[in-house]
Amino acid sequence: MTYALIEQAKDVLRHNDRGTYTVPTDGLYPFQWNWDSCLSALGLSHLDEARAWTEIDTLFAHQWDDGMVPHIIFHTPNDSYFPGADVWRTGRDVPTTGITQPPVAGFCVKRLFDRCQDRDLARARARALVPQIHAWHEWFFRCRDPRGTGLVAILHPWESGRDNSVDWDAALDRVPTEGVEPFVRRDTQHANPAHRPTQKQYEQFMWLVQHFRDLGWDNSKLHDASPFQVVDPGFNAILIRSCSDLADLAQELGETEIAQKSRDFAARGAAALDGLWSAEHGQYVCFDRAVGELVDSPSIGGILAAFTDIPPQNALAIAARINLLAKEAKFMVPSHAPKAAEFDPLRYWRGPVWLIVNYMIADGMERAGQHEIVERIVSDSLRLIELGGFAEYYGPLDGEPCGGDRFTWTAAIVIEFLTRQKALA
Ligand code: 9WN
Repeated sequence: MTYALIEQAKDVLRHNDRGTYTVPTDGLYPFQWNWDSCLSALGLSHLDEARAWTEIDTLFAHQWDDGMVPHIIFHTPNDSYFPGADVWRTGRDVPTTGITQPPVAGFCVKRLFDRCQDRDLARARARALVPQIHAWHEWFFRCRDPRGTGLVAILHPWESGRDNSVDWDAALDRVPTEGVEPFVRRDTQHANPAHRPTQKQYEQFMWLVQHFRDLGWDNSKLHDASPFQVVDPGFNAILIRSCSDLADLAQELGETEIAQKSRDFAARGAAALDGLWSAEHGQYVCFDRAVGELVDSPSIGGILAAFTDIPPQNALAIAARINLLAKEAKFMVPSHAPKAAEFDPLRYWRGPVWLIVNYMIADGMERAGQHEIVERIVSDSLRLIELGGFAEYYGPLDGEPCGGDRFTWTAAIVIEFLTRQKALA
């Protein structure tokens, strides 16, 4: 069973391989996405280590001069996705979007390095990537934390990777829709519209894109000019973990200055993350920087925060929180609390389970010694695959597979989980 599933997952990766990068899935997402690629590289490394490194190299070949790594690289023209390169108009030779995505690269590169078979290859590839990843981290703290709080803000829901999360509802209320150029969505032609973000949300997403485009994609202006500035605990935990992993890797490669700066970023971030703890919810919550208020929304972002090292009592509380959620839903971990009024079991990031998020939560819980929760998350994830195949995401109440199928990062995470299980057996 395990062997057959791993082979099926590898087939999905091969199917979505475009030579030097993978697409998340045919049709719905025909380009290279930032965090998809980095997490998918973990799966690719089980097929071909050199190919896994190339996946991340390709992404970083499109890093901007200021250090930002874009959320989509439009390698080849394809009009099956909206908004395409003609909308973003960022002026790059190979077009990209003008916003970023969760910075998982530092974590992924360290993981590839730690378990590589080909040491020389890994040293050479990591040596080239470390300064590039560090430049991205510096960009975050310079451009997305201009007042030096230790935590960065996202300026667009797409940056979070959790596009229509309940977490953004209040902040999006301040984003107008007047003046948005008419557009035709493509996502609703590939996936069930009832499972996707709403039309109003798309108009708000596009208002932000137009606003940033009018500012010439100048990252020294975007933060203060954005009506949407949200500090997401999950996003920041990814950044902190990546800084800390990059510090260890840089140290090992003799890059002591990068190691020291990365350690400082991680320490400042970890201290500031404490301010997002909600005793009421037993998890972290977002902070709406534009109005200076915590967001009262028990979503998965505040659980994903456990991906980085958090105080032991908080890790314990998060394990208890997941146990509580397990009484409300069949499959862990739902992207929003099932008992909350806004929970929507099949609508994208407002309830469904995503395997990449499960992977990162499980990894953090493992480091915190919460092994029972890890087993629960891993076995629920594998059950979802057995029932519904390699979908984009799944309903937490009945396991319904949703969104795109033959999904790259889902397959990559299945290989990771099954390989872990084989090693433990
Ligand atoms: C916008 C590719 C991406 C993921 C995101 C997921 C979804 C895009 C969209 O697909 O977002 O970036 O058009 O819906 O929310 O996490 O990276 O798989």
